[in-house]
Amino acid sequence: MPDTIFKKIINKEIPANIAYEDDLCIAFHDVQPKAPVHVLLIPKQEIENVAALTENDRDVAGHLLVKVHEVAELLDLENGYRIVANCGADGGQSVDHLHFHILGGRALGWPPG
Ligand code: IU
Repeated sequence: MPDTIFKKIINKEIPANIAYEDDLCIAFHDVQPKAPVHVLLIPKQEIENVAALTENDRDVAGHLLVKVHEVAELLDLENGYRIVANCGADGGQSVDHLHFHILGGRALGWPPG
């Protein structure tokens, strides 16, 4: 299977505006932002989406959730933010590599479309 675009970002084969990176994850600004601040937080491990997570992924899944608010703090989202994980076709997932959208910088509407 060919690498996803996110795998290429992890491997630094294509550029991205990186907001945070450590051994397990990387956060970069979305190329088509849906809010004034829109960052994608992804594991470096190839996991398709939330539905593909298994017990073996506990550490990386926990790490990602803990990093959400650290990345939000780096991005000065002190008024709040939203995290979104689109999963599968009906969820609107377009890249098959687990990612949390971190959206903020304005009051966000609810419910989503
Ligand atoms: P989705 O939940 O799978 O739809 O989110 C994928 C996101 O990846 C979407 O917001 C795109 O704008 C974003 N993106 C990106 O930041 N850089 C890219 O090269 C590509 C998609 I392709």
